[in-house]
Amino acid sequence: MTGKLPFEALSVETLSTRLGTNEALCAKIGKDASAWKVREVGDGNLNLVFIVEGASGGAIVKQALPYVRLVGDSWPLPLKRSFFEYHALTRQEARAPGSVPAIYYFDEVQALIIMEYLSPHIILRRALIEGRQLPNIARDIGLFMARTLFRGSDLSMVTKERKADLALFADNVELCDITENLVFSDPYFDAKMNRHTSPQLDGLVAELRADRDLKVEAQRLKHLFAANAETLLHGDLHSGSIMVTDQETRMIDPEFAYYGPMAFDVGMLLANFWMSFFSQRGHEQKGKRDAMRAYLLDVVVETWAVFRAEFSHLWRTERTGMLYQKSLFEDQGDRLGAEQALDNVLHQIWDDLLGFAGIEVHRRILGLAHNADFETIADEDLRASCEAKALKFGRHIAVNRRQIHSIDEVNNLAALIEQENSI
Ligand code: SR1
Ligand code: MG
Repeated sequence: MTGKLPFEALSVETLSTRLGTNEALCAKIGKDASAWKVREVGDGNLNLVFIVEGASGGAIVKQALPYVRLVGDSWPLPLKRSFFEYHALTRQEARAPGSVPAIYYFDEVQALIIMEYLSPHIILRRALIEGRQLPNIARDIGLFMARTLFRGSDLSMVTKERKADLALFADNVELCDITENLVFSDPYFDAKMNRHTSPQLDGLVAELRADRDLKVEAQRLKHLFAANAETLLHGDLHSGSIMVTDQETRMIDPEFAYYGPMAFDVGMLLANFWMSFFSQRGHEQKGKRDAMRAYLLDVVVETWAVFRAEFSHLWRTERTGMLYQKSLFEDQGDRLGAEQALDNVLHQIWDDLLGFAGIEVHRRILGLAHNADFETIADEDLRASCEAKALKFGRHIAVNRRQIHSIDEVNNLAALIEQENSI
C-alpha cells in the first residue's frame, strides 16, 4: 500500500494483500503474508482496529473511517484524525517514555497507523468491570498526566515551538466539535442522539436539564475547554483509552488531542474511576465488591497525589518555558515565590477538574456515548439506581466545586451517595 492510492477501508479479507509488502509490518510479524491471521477487534466509537499476527509476532493496524462508526455514514468525520493521533502519540512518547504503544508506520492518506500489539493487556474499563485491582495504574496514569501536561505547556516548551504545535493541532476541529457538543451541551437538553435508562431516570434527567447553576457551570467549562489552550491534551482519557496488565499501563487512542486546559484530562480520567465506583453495585452478583469500591477510591487519591508530586517535581526542575520564569523567582533567591505560584496553578487545576469530572459523568449517562461500566448491568432498575447516584454525585462536584477542598472530601461524598438506599 502506498500513500498515493486513494483512501480505501481495510477489511479482514483485504488486509494481508494490501499490507503484505509493507516493510515495517513484515519486519515486525514476518514476511509471509499468506500466513498472517487477521482479526477486527475495534470496539470503540470511531475506527477500525485489526490485530495482525504472523510467524514472528503481532501488530495493531488502526484505520480511521470517513464517518463515526457508532452512528454510521450519516455522520461524516474526516480521516485527518489519524494524523493527529499519530502526532499526539509521538509527543506523548517523547514526554512520558514507555507510556504509549510504539509506532511502526503511519500512512496519512490511508489514515492508518501500524503500532505495537499490547498483549496480554486488556482495556482498563473491562478489568474494572471484572473487579480486578491493578496495583500500578494510579502511579502510571498520574505520571503520564503530569509529564505530558507539564511538558506540553508554556511551563516547559520553547514558546515558538509550542505555538507552532498549537497551530498544527488547531485543525483537529471536528473531534473538538464532538467533545464540545457531546460532553458540554447535549446532556443538558433534549439533543437528538441522547439516550438514558428510561423511564427510571426520566424525572432526574428533567431536573438536571432544568438546573440553571449546572448549565451555567457546564458552559463555563466549555468556554474554558475552547479558549484555554494551555497544553497538549490526550483529549479522551477515559478508562477505555488505557490498556493494562497487572504490572503495565499504556495510554492509547489520543485522536482527540488538542491544546486545552490541563484539568480536562485529569477530570475526565478521575470521573471514570468514580463511575466505575458507582457501577460496582451492578456487578456484585459474583461476590461483594466492597474491597473493589475501596480500591477505586484509593486509586483516585493516589492518582491525584502522584500527579501533584510529579507536576511539582517538574515545576522545580524543568520550568524552562516562558511562564513563571526562574528569573522572577529562584534566580532572585525567591524560592517561596515559585512555590506560591505552583500552589496557585495546582489549585486552579483542582478547581476545574471537579467540574470536568462532573459533566463527564453526566454525558456518559445522558448523552450519545455511554460506557460499559453501566451498560453491562442487565437489570435496568439496578442500572438506573447506579446511574442515578452517579448523576447526583456529578452534579454536586460540578456545581459546588469551590466548596470542596480535598480529594478525600470528594471520595466521602461518593461513599455517602453510594450508600443511599435509592434515589
Ligand atoms: C461520536 S464519538 C463519541 C465518543 O467516543 C469517543 O471515545 C469520545 O469519548 C467521544 O466523545
Ligand atoms: Mg477512543
